Amino acid sequence: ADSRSWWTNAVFYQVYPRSFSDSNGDGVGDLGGVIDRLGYLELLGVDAIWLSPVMRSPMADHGYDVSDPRDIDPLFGDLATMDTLITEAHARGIRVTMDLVPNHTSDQHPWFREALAAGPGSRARERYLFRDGRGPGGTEPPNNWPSVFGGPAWTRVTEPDGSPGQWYLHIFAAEQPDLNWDDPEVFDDLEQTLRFWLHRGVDGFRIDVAHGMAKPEGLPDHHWDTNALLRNEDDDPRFDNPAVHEIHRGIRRVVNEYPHAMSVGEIWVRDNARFGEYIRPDELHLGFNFRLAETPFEADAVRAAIENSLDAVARVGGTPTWTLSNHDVEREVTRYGEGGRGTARARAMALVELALPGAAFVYNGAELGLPNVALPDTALQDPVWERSGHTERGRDGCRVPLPWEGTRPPFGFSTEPDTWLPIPANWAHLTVESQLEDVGSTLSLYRAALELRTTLQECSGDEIDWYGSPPGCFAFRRRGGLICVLNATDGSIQLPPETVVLSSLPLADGLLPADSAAWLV
Ligand code: TEU
Repeated sequence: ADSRSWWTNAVFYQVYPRSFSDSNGDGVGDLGGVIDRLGYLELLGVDAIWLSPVMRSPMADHGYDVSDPRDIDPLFGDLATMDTLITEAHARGIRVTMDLVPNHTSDQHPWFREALAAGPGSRARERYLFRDGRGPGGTEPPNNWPSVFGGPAWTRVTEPDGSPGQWYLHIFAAEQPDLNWDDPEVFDDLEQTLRFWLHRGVDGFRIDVAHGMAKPEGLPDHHWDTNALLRNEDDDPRFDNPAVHEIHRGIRRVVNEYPHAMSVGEIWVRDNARFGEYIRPDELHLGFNFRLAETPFEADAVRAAIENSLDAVARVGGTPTWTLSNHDVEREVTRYGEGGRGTARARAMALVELALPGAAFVYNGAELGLPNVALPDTALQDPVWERSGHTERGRDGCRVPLPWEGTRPPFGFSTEPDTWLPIPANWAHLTVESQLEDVGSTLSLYRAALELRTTLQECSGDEIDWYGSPPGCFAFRRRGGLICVLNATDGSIQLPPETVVLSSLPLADGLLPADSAAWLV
């Protein structure tokens, strides 16, 4: 494929469909809501959207538990709504990518129901990872793997004759049984799904848990570092098994038949050499490198994260792919320190992200500077909360619906005041409406940055050079001209002599204030 295809420097906007905009008044966002707001996305200036899963799902993990990958869940609309979204987005020059969840299905998927009914030793059980338990009576799980969401990664089933039976593997919630990727039918079905959506005009896919799928031979016990249980560390038998690459090559062969289409993988792999393998020319087009999203607001650490990420992709001639947040992590405003300081830093990091070569992903609400929300226990819905025995609060705090207009919840998100997660009453100053009118708002900063990113394309080469800079600061230059300066110190700093075209905070006497960044040409 052409190395300068549309995605190589695109800005993708992640729509978390439940939380973006509600068109039918049930308090949950939907595809009609996305269609209604396409004008906003055009005004914002993004090149593409990535829709978190909208396929049929019992919603045990808000759509990451798919019961029919080739249909739209009625909560979000139907296939006709999806077709309309694709057509209308394309008419505005916005590409549409969808989330695919190949590591597991819902426990309500017909395959899993069939597997339960058919019993041990059946053909239907081979599509998943059923095993007999250990110990007398098979009462112990087949191995010692934990689920990412807490508790064991195994659940015991009751056999059709009513007896306690086999166990099945689920790396995530019990409602998300892992597929057996050694079974060829599993790939055949994914191929059908890829073609189904590509034929409808979808421009690509985000592949969920792209470092999952393949499991090690014999599903062996592991000597767990208990501190790392809930993180996806590199030494973890549940992830990054070598056989996964053949699966990605298979996916790529199909996607390559559609020249406009791309894929981006969720790859929680820290080792650069191993990460790079996923984005070799015959595997994924792009891979999220989460280093930037995990790094504190410190110039040296951010620079190291950038250099590290560039190194990982350079090894294989891949495209850098940046993200500051998504629906699984704390929002950056809160991560960087909350309040005015957190907001200032998130704005600075947005300019850093958008100045870098490669593709950039913006999680819905980041452009509004939304903070994470400390929700009351009674509002929490993430399966992590239940499964962890109420020790982990889960990810709902970054999934609160977007505020669009007006002065009171639900701020135009819905006509229903009782939204699926409550919107804080003090978000009136964060609405799209109020921020569009304010040239100093975070939304205005994002709009200006996205517009400049396009017009400055010719001063934005793929290579970057670092300047010498005082402690707590950095500056890099895209070969071609664009300079980005970050000031992570407590005081103002002098800028290089070039012309400032954008800054995340107003300059004071020509100086760049603390906790801010600037672009110069
Ligand atoms: O996430 C996979 C993953 O490994 C983590 O991001 C995980 O969600 C987090 O550590 C838990 O606290 C993907 C999706 O992005 C996530 O929303 C899904 O829940 C998960 O897969 C299962 O499909």
